[in-house]
Amino acid sequence: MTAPPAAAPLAAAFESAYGRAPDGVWRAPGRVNLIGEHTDYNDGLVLPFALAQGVTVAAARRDDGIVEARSLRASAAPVTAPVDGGPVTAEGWPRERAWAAYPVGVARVLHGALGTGGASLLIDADLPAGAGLSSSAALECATALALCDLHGRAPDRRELAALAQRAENEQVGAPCGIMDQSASLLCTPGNALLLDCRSGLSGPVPFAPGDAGLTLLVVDTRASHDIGDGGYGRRRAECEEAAALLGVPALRDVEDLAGALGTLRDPVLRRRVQHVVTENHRVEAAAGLLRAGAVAELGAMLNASHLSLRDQFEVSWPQADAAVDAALRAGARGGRMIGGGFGGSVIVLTAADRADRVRAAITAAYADRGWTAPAFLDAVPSAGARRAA
Ligand code: GAF
Repeated sequence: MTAPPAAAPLAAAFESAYGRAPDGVWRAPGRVNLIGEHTDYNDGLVLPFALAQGVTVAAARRDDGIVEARSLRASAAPVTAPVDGGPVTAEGWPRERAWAAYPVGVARVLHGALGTGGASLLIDADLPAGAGLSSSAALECATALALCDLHGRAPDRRELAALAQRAENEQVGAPCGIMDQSASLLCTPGNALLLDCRSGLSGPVPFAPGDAGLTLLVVDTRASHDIGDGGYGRRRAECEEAAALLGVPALRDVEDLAGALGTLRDPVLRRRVQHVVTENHRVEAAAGLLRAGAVAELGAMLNASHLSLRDQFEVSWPQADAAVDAALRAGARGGRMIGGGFGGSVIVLTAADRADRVRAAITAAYADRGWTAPAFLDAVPSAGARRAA
């Protein structure tokens, strides 16, 4: 695992890049969602926690209305853009500038909503991009915190999460929900965050698998995902269509699942509804188990969630199914794909003394199929975004 980029070396790198010291360094984490997948944009419940891994941004205030972004993780040239521009998507940026749409998009949305100005940014990360661990939200949230601090704004974190989500939706053109930005900004160490995506109300739920002799493994399946590639947007549209046909504001509001399934004629929409409604129930049940100290029982919930995402919502991918399957055969308590789907990561809950066996079984399953070897990350429920220096 890469060590988190420390603030001091990033500040020194900033000084060599820009010829001046940064005004500060900000850090925002990626996330793992324990359960509650594709429920956020259906006004439902989610239960993510923040990872120790994330994105770090060294920044200096500018008063010329320009945001300049440089990244130690992208070989591309620096990107310079005005903060009062329109949507980045409308500017037809070439592919090699795509990473900069996140910080520039955030700068534009915050400029419009809060009156913040420009900044010079240097970005580093210890979170793999495309692994479904919310590297985009981490970049948005670290940038957003930096801009607010530099320009003397202090919106509450729920509002900031909504602005970061808006940047991703309107500026980058990715139709994400509110979960990832909320997790990055609101999570606390040792806890998952139970978030009601309709009311915005949230609270910590203790998650300490180690206390129960368990480990939560994160498996990067090395099949990269991109939330803007169409599959995610189609699922959102299907959920909206089903809610409209059922006459409810969102699938969160379906109370009589059997009745709803009887009403819908399209088998695809029936499967989507079945997933969202049952997944919401699983989040409530999972939060109850954690509060009761029954972490081991979470395994069955993870398995049910995975099957639902695979068979009803149809967003799983072969490497995820193989990882879950191999983990269960090696004696893990449960596992599931996480995030938007079509690529990214899997989580596996296992007895700590079985973790090596589970890792080896997943690695062997990939080798048998000739796939790129999976990568494993430590998943420690950690703090939300903060100023690091
Ligand atoms: C992605 C999105 F960004 C989230 O908003 C959420 O919908 C998730 O997929 C699926 O639960 O991470």
